[in-house]
Amino acid sequence: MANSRKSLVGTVAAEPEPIDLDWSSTALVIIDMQRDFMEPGGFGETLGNDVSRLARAVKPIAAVLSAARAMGMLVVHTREGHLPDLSDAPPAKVERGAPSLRIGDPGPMGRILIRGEAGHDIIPALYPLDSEIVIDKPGKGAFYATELSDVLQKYGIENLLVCGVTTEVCVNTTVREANDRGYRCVVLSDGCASYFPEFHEMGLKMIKAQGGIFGWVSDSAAVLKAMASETSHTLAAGASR
Ligand code: C5J
Repeated sequence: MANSRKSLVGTVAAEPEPIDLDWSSTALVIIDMQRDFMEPGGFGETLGNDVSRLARAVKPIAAVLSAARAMGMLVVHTREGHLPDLSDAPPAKVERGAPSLRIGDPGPMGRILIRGEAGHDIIPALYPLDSEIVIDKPGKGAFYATELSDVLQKYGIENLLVCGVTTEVCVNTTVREANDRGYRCVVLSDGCASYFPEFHEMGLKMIKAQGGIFGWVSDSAAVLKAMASETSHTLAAGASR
């Protein structure tokens, strides 16, 4: 028994230092890869952002998602958005700034950042399988007002591979929340993106500074390498999930 557990561990090259991950207690968490943030006409663009800056994260995430599915790793997708009556959208969020369209206004992909609308959905390249978990969140962090803690506890998860958008907003907030709850977070630098390249860089630096104050920073190539060496063992773990 002790041997089979050890065989699930992979060493991921990361900063500030490599980390050993037991794949059976690791989940891939993909933050807010939604049309509202990624495509023209959505929430991100209404705020004045160049949404093309986020496209760079799609291929690295797709590669890790494919490997995670092959291993039977728990995959969690998150979506930021609100109920159609906006009862879960604080006025302070809805009223903020001077967007061209506000949360709940009709846009080219349906009402902006509203659950069930086309813009709220995850982009086709990373679309969840029916078997995967989708967490709908009203805030920036994936733990706030969601069932994520319960889900991770149910599956015995201790480590999170985190990617998605945007690096300094929902990815950072979720990593901070997860860190306070005791999870080891490994953030994929090329699997995250920001409308502001300098915020992307600083967002990653903040995670790995001070000996990894919030977690580790790695990239898709390093994670894929560590996963590849254990695929045959982890397939068996996935089958029993
Ligand atoms: C933002 C997010 N940027 N998913 N949300 O408002 O980062």
